[in-house]
Amino acid sequence: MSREPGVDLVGTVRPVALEQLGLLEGEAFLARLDLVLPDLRDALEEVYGAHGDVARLVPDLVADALAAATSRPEPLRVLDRRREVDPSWFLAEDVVGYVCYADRFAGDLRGVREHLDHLEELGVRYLHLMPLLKSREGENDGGYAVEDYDAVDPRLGTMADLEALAEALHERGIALCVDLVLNHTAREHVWAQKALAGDPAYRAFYRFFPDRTEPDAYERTLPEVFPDTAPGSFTHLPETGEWVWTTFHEYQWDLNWANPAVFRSMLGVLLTLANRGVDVVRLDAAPFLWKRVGTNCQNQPEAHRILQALRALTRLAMPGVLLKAEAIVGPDELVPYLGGHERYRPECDLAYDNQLMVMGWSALAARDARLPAQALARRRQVPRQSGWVTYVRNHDDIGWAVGDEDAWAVAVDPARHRAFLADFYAGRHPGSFASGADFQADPGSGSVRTSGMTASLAGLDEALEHGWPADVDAALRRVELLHAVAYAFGGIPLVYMGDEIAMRSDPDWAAEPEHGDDNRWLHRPRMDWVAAERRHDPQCPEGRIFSALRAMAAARRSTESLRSDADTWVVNQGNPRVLAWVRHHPRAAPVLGVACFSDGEELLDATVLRHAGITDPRPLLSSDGPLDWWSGQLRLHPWSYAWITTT
Ligand code: OTU
Repeated sequence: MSREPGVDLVGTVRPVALEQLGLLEGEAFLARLDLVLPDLRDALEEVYGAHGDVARLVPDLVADALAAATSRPEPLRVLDRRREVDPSWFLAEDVVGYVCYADRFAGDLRGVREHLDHLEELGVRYLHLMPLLKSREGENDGGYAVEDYDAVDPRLGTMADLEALAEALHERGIALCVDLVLNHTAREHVWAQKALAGDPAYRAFYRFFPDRTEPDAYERTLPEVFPDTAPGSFTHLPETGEWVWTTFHEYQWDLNWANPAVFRSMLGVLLTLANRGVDVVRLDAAPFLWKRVGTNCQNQPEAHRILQALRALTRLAMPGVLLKAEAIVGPDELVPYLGGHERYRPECDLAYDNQLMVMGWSALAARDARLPAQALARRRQVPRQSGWVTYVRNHDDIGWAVGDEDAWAVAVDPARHRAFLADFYAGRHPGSFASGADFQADPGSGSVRTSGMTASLAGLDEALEHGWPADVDAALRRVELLHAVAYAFGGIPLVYMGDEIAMRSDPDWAAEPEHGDDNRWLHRPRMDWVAAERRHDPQCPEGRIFSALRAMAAARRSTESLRSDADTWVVNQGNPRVLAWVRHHPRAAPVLGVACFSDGEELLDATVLRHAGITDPRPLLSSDGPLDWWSGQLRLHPWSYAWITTT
């Protein structure tokens, strides 16, 4: 059955699908094809319609999906079947994530397999390994400059190692997430090399310009990603005298997604990778796929259409595989990556909740939760079948994405607040407890971003330096507090390697030549396994944080109200230093999250509990044991948190 007269694609595919996949799987494939075809056709028509070859492109792509479905290993098909039955499998209350570089965590992929007990202890059900495909020699942006999508980086192992690791993870019920760098390749990639050699088919894979006319026109409205270390978005090629589009570093050449051959090639890369056992594909730099002069060349409608088409084809070939958008953009631009804008055009399944991350640090520095309450309350709900990943920090810098409108709404000057946060976390602000570093100060826009490990930004370096136990305690409480928000606000909480044992920024990050002058390596240390041995000792920072995170995972597991697809709403209450929110699921008692961003004691009016539907309150988890009542109000200790439910 086709919705387009004259083109009975499903009819044409039917005999092939049944022959290759057998009756049951073949029919399931055809049913999915029926379902995704309208989305696929619409999307491709809008993006590639001008080329006039969409009528040929669609059957080719469907054939690629069928080939991938046919060669999909049986254990992965079993996962697909389970996940089709329970499409919200990844939103369950027991899903906690962990993110690391294979080499920095455990040497290589085999090493990772040997450390899975560490992850299981933390309650991890989702492991994101940072870029692991073969990247260029020398500087490679932490693996985000891929030279060969079909090979694992030899420094990390082989494809067979990756498959074995995926299998070992699946045996333990852990899903594997891997990066797909789809906005650009390394200039050493064979496509780029052929383009350089003049092959017209591959020249059309990138964006070359004979002179500065077009680059100048684009740059009038293009923001800088790395203004300090890689200014401009175009790189001059002495070999040909041309300019090539390079949004990030000069060795990362942007692919030309306006070319349908790029779409088809990257689809092939995605499906092949997923057939190795990857469950979640992180789509790097998703907002940048489409360029339009006069814009910032991010979040263009065509970029969304491309993601929708990739999603449709992935779902068709392997329904258990998820797409995660890496879009670190403002909240209004962000929700559409989850398909929130159009009910019938599903997009990615997961996206990074950058807003929650920034708001946590903002509240911590300002000792004020009004801005987070304002910004988070205003945000649209995401579609129920998709979710966030939530986190305290990630492998990149923290960009101080404070919305102007939200800041003014709580009488805060947005530019001054952004500058304050950068100063505060670099330790420049009087009274700051943090010891981070500036990343990519941009004199043009005035923007300054921040690098540093969670514990260092939360004050642990300072505290250990002068050795006052109260300060050490406060720093650790702040680390716990931010995690308590990330674990309970709604989404899959991600722990970034080292944070679970309060590791501090790596003072030797610059010693490795391939780190160049990229200080994001401050917060990409090598795992300190000696320190990790102290993770069960409650007297030391490692043990404090490790046991707190374990308790959070356990508390999450105990209630469906902390599922990623349970509702979240921010609660208005009188105390400006407290962030309060409710989690609600129809099958469980509500949970009230309370986070106290204050270095003194605070009071919370008990009516908040009643409004949240909590009649007989008890802490599901809290930083300070039983609830502490004081004449009808809840007394909150400095930097405390509680997840309160009803008995
Ligand atoms: C991503 O980040 C990666 O996370 C970075 O580690 C890479 O350097 C980069 O891509 C290039 O591959 O601008 O400052 O909206 O924020 O894609 C980091 C998305 C970045 C961008 C994001 C990018």
